[in-house]
Amino acid sequence: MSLLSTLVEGLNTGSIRIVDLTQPLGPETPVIGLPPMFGSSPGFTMDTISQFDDRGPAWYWNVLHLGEHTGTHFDAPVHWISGRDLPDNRCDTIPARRFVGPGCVIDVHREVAANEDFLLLPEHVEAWEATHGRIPGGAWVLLRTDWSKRLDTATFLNVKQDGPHSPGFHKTTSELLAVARDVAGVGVETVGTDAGQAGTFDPPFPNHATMHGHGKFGLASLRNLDQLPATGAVVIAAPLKIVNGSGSPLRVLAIVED
Ligand code: 23J
Ligand code: MN
Repeated sequence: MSLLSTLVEGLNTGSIRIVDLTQPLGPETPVIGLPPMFGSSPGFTMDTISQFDDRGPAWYWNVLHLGEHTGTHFDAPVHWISGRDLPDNRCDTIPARRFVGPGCVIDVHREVAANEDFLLLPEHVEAWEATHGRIPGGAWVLLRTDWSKRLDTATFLNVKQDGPHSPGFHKTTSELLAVARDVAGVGVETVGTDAGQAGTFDPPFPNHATMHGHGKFGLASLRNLDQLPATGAVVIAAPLKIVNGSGSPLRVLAIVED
């Protein structure tokens, strides 16, 4: 059998399954808050054009209003100043091949349960590689924190007097993954690919600055990373082909063989 007919056969028999890594996208979807001097992204709203009524007797459809970076979404390199002049840096110009890659799941949910400001360090990546092998080029590195089990917006955004608190990457880890490992990008369960406190880091939002400066991508607000193996999944994360888009909501799927 060809590789693709073997894939279809596995899907039909259940030996291969699709894990949906996506949040529902609706009015309750949490959106990142930035300090008030910066522009803000609106929450998701949807207006009905017609619903089997005078405006359209046999059809139902809606208009969406939302920021590019809403819910489960993709960050393109042009999202950040460090990536603004790179080739193929926006949603409509990235070659589609780059959206598909092996998933490497780094499980730090215990560390995050003890420290909500946990930052992944290079030594954590190296310890993961000692067990699971070297992260291959083009991989999606997915940080399992179990943060997506915080189902209410207040605990998910976790904003305190001094701003949001949530886990992320140390800048040296972003550098290791982007340069030495040449990953496709990183994916996280939190609202953004930087830690909650990363606005106070040097540079601010170091994962965005580093990843996008090297032409790499981000995936935010993922779910169900606890259903993935550490290695072996194939992740498909293809944003909408928005002309000049800096990012896009998307459906992220993982193909897993049991
Ligand atoms: C703009 C500014 C800072 C951040 C973000 C957006 C995101 O997290 C995002 O969705 O890319 S941290
Ligand atoms: Mn984003």
